[in-house]
Amino acid sequence: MRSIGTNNGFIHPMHIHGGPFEVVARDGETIPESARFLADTVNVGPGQRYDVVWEARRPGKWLIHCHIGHHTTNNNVEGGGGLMVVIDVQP
Ligand SMILES: [Cu+2]
Repeated sequence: MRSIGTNNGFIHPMHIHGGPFEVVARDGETIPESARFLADTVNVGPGQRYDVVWEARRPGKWLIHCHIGHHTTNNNVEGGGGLMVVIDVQP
């Protein structure tokens, strides 16, 4: 997954459920394998790009979402939306 900070005014702490992802590139630069790291959240600021690889560990519906509440509700006009995606992992 690639997160791109396309706006000017926000940092989006992109968070995944179901186990961490591996951060493999930042701002278009591939991170050497020896320097890659596991995380369950990356802060994506204006203009930043993060590439992460997530390997499913078990079946389920796993959320990847911004951890700022109103960013997942389209500024409180939806019950769930905005910066939120469900990854449906089948057995
Ligand atoms: Cu956000």
